Amino acid sequence: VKRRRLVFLIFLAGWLVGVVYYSIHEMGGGGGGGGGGSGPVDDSSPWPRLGRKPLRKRYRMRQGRIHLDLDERSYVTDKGSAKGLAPGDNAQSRHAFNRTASDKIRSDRSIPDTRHQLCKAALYDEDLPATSVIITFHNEARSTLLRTVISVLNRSPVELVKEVILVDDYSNDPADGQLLTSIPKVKLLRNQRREGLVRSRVRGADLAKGEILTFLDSHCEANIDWLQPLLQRVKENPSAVVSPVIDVISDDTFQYFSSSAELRGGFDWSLHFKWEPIPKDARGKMKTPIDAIKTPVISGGLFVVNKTWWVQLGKYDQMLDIWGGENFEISFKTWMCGGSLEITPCSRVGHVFRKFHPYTFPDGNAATYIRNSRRIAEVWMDEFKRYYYAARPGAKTTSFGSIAERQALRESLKCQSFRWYIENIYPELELPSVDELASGQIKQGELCLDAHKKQPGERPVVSECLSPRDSQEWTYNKRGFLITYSSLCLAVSDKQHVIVDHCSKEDQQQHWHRKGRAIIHAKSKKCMDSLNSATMGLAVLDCSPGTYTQLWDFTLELQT
Ligand code: UD2
Ligand code: MN
Repeated sequence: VKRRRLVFLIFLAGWLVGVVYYSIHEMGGGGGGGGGGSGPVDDSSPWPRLGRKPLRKRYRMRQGRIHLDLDERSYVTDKGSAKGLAPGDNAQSRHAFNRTASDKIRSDRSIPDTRHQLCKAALYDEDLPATSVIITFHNEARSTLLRTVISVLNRSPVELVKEVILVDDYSNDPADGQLLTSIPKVKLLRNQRREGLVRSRVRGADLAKGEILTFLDSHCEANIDWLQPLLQRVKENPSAVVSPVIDVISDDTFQYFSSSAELRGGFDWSLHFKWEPIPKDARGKMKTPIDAIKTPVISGGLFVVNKTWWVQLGKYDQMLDIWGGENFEISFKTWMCGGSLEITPCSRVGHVFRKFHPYTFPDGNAATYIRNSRRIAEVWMDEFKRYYYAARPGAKTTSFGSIAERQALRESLKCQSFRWYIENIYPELELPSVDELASGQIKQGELCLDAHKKQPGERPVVSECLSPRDSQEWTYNKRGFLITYSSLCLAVSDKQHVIVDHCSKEDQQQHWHRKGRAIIHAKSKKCMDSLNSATMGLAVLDCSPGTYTQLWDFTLELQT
């Protein structure tokens, strides 16, 4: 019995020593102080201090400088390549940033650690899943592209980056990407034609071996310990799609600036992305300033997602072209189909924000963006798409291809409605007071009401329906006005002819109401009729229900 007791005591003593050693080690471990309480916590912070006990172990950093088998100077300044900067060449217009400044900066320059103090003591699981980093580019400057790759490799724990997949979206010079494949872990795909960033990213993701996908733009710089917080979140919550805080790299000097970590993504009804302050309510619920920030949308370029979830969510809509809209698609469907979107304040990645697109859009910039956005509105926004059309009337006549496959996806994922999204995820988004009741073309069979002269006094005609054609665009509003694209109002002249005129609330001749498919002139109680349109244009005639020449249809009824 005595011996047993002795063995037990020795065991107990050993255990105690172990515990004491372990806690001292944990508290003192690594620079930057322990996880709150024991370390230098910013005292001016309005936030409560973190609990004393660290939840996890400090991630062991085995990150290091990668060995470059590439002569950086000659890669960046290669005069022979299409990317070489000939004397007098305008770098600013070619890249929409000051490439001369960028070329002077090494790929492994140091940048300020812009994280909150608390991040320096944050702890992460030691068995985080590894990621494939996917970077698509089209005619990127070599210096920025290289810095993106090198910063990722240098500032990530080695075992957490499975590979860096570059997707060259048909850049002029194939060597831009080709030369980078001598860097460890770097793989290259090159498109045989211009695909745009959406199909390029999908291609890269399809190839990825990592359990987790990390997307970056081709002019980024990953900051210290940027990767662990992102991977930690998706490990904990595999349906979370997570972005870093995006710091600003000046498009002129290439200086690295800290961004506020108190912003999240939002948008207006024209589907224009914007940064906005985190609402008070949500801030109130955050226990520390480094809690993950829920965001209604992500800006789009920099995010981490579990590959299985990405595939389940239908990747991206691959009919989105070149640039734009895909951030709304991934955002809406992530929230609506059971996931969440977050920004992790402890992850920081710099990005060169540009003032214009330095590349071409084969179908035109505005047309492409509107087409992309319209696909998103049609698939995901339900009856709320009317607000999008009210904000972007031109979109109503933009063709957008088939969305059947995307609608089937939404159906099969059993996603929530857009109303649910607005009410639960983005209640701050205000519904505009739309007073339009109907809009689009006013059709009679195959013909459309057309006011192509766009001048007061003009007599509109019915002519072949063409789309897009702004002289065939009308809106009908709650106040009874029928308004052209050029903001003139449909009216009736003294001779009972239908004309367009400057809109005037007082003008009784401009008021119309609808009964079934008839459009009735309020003052005369007569119906708009195309009977003699070939000879005299449109007129108002006695209403005769069901008469073909008095039947009109709007392409878009906005009443819900
Ligand atoms: C933002 C996103 C961007 C994307 C876009 C909406 C950030 C920081 N950036 O615009 O990632 O979500 O919104 O679509 O959130 N590229 C191609 N092929 C093309 C055009 C572009 O590969 O035809 C590449 C380009 O080289 C870059 C990336 O796609 O690496 C994004 O393009 P961008 O930098 O012009 O977009 P940005 O930052 O203005
Ligand atoms: Mn970018």
